[in-house]
Amino acid sequence: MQKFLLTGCLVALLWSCESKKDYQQETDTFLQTYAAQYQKLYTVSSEAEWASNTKIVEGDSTNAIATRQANEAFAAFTGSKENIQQVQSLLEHEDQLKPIQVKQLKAALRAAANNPQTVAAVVKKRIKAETEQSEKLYGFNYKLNGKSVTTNQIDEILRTETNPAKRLAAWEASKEVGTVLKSGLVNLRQLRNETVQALGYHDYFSYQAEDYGMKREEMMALMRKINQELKPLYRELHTYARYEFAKKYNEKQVPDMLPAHWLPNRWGQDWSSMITVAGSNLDAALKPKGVEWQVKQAERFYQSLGFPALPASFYTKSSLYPVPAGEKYKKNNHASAWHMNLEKDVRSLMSVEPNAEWYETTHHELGHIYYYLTYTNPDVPVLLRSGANRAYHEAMGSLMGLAAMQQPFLANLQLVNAKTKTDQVQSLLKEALNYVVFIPFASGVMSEFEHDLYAKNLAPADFNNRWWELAQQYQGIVPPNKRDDKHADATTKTHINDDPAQYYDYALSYVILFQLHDHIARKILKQDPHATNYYGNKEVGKFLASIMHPGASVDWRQVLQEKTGEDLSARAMVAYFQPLMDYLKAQNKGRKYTL
Ligand code: X8Z
Ligand code: ZN
Repeated sequence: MQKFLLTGCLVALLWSCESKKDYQQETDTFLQTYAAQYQKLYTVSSEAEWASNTKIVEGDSTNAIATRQANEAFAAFTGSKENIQQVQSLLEHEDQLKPIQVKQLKAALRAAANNPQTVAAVVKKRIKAETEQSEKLYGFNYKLNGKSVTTNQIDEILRTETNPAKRLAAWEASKEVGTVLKSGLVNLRQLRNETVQALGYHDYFSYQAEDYGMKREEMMALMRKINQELKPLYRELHTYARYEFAKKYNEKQVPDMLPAHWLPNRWGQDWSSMITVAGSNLDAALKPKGVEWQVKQAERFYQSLGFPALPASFYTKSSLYPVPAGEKYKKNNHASAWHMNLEKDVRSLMSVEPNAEWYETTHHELGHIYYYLTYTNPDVPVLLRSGANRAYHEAMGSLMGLAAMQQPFLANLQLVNAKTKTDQVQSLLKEALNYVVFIPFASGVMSEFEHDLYAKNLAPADFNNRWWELAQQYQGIVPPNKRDDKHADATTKTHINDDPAQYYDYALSYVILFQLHDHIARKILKQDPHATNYYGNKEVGKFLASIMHPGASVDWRQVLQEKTGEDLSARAMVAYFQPLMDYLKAQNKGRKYTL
C-alpha cells in the first residue's frame, strides 16, 4: 500500500513535472512567434504614426491612409481569433507557467481586447475615427484677432499678459478647437466602449484601469482619496491665487471662483509661472541658452547619473522644435516620447522653446526615453517593455524635472546666481503651484470626466456642463463666460482625444515621484528634499535604473515597497509641502475661503 502510494505519487509528480514543462515549452514557442510578429507590426505602425504626427498637411491624406492601414494590420494580428484562443487556452494552465510567461500572455490578451477581430468592423471604424480626430486636433488653425497663432504663442500670452481682455481673447481662441472635436469624441467613446466590451469589459475606462490590476471603482476611490489628502493645501493656494490675481488684474471684487482666463495655463493645471522667485528667474536664464542647449542639458543630467548618451538616431530622427514659421505643414503640438521598434530607435516629438515650462517638459520626455532604453535589455521580453505601470513611466521624467528645478541644482549649473540666497518659501510655493495645483485637475476633473464619459455614457449635451461642474468642484475654476453647447472644452485637452481614460496616470505619477524623491533625498543624497542636487550622483542613477531595468516584468506594488519601503501613498507629497501651510495661512488671514 505504502509502496503503491509512493509509486502513485511519484508517477503523479513526474507526470505533473512533464506537463508543466510541456505547457511552458508550448508557451515559449507561441510567445516567440507572437512577439516577433507583434514587434514587426508595432514598428510599422509607429513609423506611420510618427509621420502622421510630425507632418500634417491640409488636404493631403497620404500619411493618414498609411497610418490607418498599419494600425489595421496591427489590430488584425493582436486581436485575431486564433491568437485570443491560443492565449486563453495557455492561460487556463496559468499555475503551471512561469510568472514571466503569464505576464506576457496577459499583455497579449490586453492588446487583443483593444482590437478584437470578433468585432473587426468596430475596430476598423475606431482606428479611422482616431486618425481623423488627431488630424483635426493637430491640424487646427488657432486664430487670435483674425491671425493664425500656435499653441506655444497662446501659452506664452497666458503666462505673461496682464491685460484681462487680451487674456480672455487668447483663452477663447484656445477653446475653439473643441467645436470641431465634439462629434468625434462622441463617436470615439462609442467605438472604444464597443471594442473592449467584446472581450467582456464593462467600458473603456474599466479596461484602462485594469492595467493597474484595479477595478474602475477602486481607481476612482484612489483618485478621490489623493485629492482629499491634498485638498487643505489646494484650498490655501486657491484662496491665495484669487486674491493675488485680483490685485494683478486690478479687480476690486475678489471672485469666489477663479475665472479660467486669469490662470497661466489653458486648463488651469499649472500656475507656477504666477510667481518669480527673487534671484531665480529661470525663464530669463534659459532664453540666451537657446533650444538645443535645453535638450542637450537634460541629456547631460541623465548622463551625469550614469545613464548612457542618447543614440545618435535620437537627434537625427526626433522632431524637437516648433515648425518654422511659413511652413505649409503642422505637427502634433503636445510633447511625447516614442519607442519606435521596442529596441533602440527612440524619438521625441516636442516644440521646445527656451523657457522653464519646456525645460521641465524636456526632462519629462527624456525620462520616457531613458526608461525605454533601460528596459530594452535581454532580460525583458518585448511584450513587457513598458513601465512597471503607466504612472511609473510618467513619474521618472517628472522626478528629473523637479530635481532639475531645485536651487542647488540650478546654482550648480549657474542658471541662478549661487551667491544670492533664494527664498525657500517662495521656491516651495512655486513648486506647489505646479505639483499641488495639478492634483484636482488630474485626479478630479480629468478622471471624473473620463469616468463619466466611458462608464456612465455621459450625454453629449452634458459634456460642457459636466466639465465645468467638475472644474468648479475640484479646481474652484469657472469659465469666463457662458459656454454654449457647441463647445466641448474637455476635448481641447489632448489626452481626452488620443490618450483616453488614463489621465489618472499623471496624478499617480506625482504621488510616486514624491515618494521616490523623498527616498533619494533622505536615504541616498542625505539632503533636504526641498534643496537637492542630484547632479553627478551615480547612486541615484543606479537607483532609478534599477526601477527601469525590469520594465513591466515585475509587480508595480512590489517595486514601490522594495524601493521605498512604502505602499503607494500621498504621504511624501503632503509632507513635502507641509512647510508651506503656515505661510499660506498667514497670507490668507482674513480672506474668504470659497472651496
Ligand atoms: O502630457 C504630458 C506629457 C506627455 S508625455 C508632456 N503631461 C501632462 C499634461 O501635459 O497634461 C506631463 C504632465 C501632465
Ligand atoms: Zn509623459
